[in-house]
Amino acid sequence: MDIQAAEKRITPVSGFKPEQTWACIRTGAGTAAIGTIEAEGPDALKAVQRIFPPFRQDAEWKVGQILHGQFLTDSRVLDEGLAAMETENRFALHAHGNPLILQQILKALQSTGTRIVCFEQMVRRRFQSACSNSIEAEARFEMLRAASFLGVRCIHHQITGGLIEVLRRWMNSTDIQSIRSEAETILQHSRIARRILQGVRIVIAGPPNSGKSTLLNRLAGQERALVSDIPGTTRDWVTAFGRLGPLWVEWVDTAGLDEELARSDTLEQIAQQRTRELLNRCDLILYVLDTSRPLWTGELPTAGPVPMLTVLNKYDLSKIFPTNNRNAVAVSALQGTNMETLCERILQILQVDSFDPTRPAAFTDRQIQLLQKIVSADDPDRIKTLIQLLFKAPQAV
Ligand SMILES: Nc1nc2c(ncn2[C@@H]2O[C@H](COP(=O)(O)OP(=O)(O)OP(=O)(O)O)[C@@H](O)[C@H]2O)c(=O)[nH]1
Ligand SMILES: [Mg+2]
Repeated sequence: MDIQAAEKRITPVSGFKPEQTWACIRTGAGTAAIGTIEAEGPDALKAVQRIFPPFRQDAEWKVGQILHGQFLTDSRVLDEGLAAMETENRFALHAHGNPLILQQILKALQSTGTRIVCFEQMVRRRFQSACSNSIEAEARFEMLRAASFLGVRCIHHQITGGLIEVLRRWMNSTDIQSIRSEAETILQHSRIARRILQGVRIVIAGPPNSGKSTLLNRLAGQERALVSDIPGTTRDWVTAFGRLGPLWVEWVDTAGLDEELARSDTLEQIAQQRTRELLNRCDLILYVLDTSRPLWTGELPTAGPVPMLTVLNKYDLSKIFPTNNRNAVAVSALQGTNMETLCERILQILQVDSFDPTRPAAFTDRQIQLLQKIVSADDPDRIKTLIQLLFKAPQAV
């Protein structure tokens, strides 16, 4: 067998029609004890029969039947496993969960003319045919991807009450003014919900040597970034993922900001540029200052469009403690002092500390765009149409 060819991943195609036979990996990526492939369509039985001969000669393919046999690729045995006939034209193929084995089974199915699609397409399609309205179909799909359990609860509430209840009420209302203002409130809440559903990016920035990398390692709970007392240690940014309360966080450590380096014509200039770009592409900036240095004057940087929290680091050396400044927290990243206060402030600034998952929230781009149109629409008929579009029967992808 050509090992390199065997290890090459198959690229799923996008879009498929109901009359086509298709297959996808149903289980999660990565190594597992068992991996499952789903095959569905008018020719699914023929395709499965070609790649999976059951051990028993007299085995019959019947709905509800699970057969024990072997997966073949190029007439060679690849693995032993089970094939379940779930409906007339849908099969679940259970093999050992090495992703390389699953890829080979997909290739074998592809050689029978089966289209290989990605998991998302398959579930989206299934939910669309099982649900009576788009919000429910989107909710069932997004619940699979929510980055936190609070996010799963939030989406679940949108179909048991929340957004669906609001839309039903709107459909029977003629009070356009209150529909628009309620839509505005939902959009505001949705911005916070999005953080809980998708996670946030928090960028750690500040002058060189202020302790940014030490803080990243402390917050992420792992030694991700190199720490040294030489200014300019971090050049390219370093990321680490972790949990903070109900949030999934991407922590990003950056190169120390330095006006002179930014003007220089060196590699450092690129590092400076990258840091500045990142400052606009995040949910929060932690601006880290070294309070033990005489250069630090006690003035905090002014905030831009992205919320910023100043971290007065190396508190163990300076003992400065600004008790009444809500925009600054004194910590010792090295010793781990006052980290709880820092984490609490982060959750407060991102407004997720008191998040109520039962309140109506939009949780897809489609819903958000339609709500924005409702807010800016003047014509009552147009508003009614937009509400109906939000609620409409799901369409196949
Ligand atoms: N005493 C004390 N030292 C600290 C603290 N935080 C960091 N340091 C030290 O400060 C030095 C610089 O720390 P780094 O985390 O590498 O600083 P940085 O901001 O990432 O530096 P650059 O990547 O060069 O911009 C190291 O020697 C750290 O051990 C702190 O809270 N207290
Ligand atoms: Mg660093």
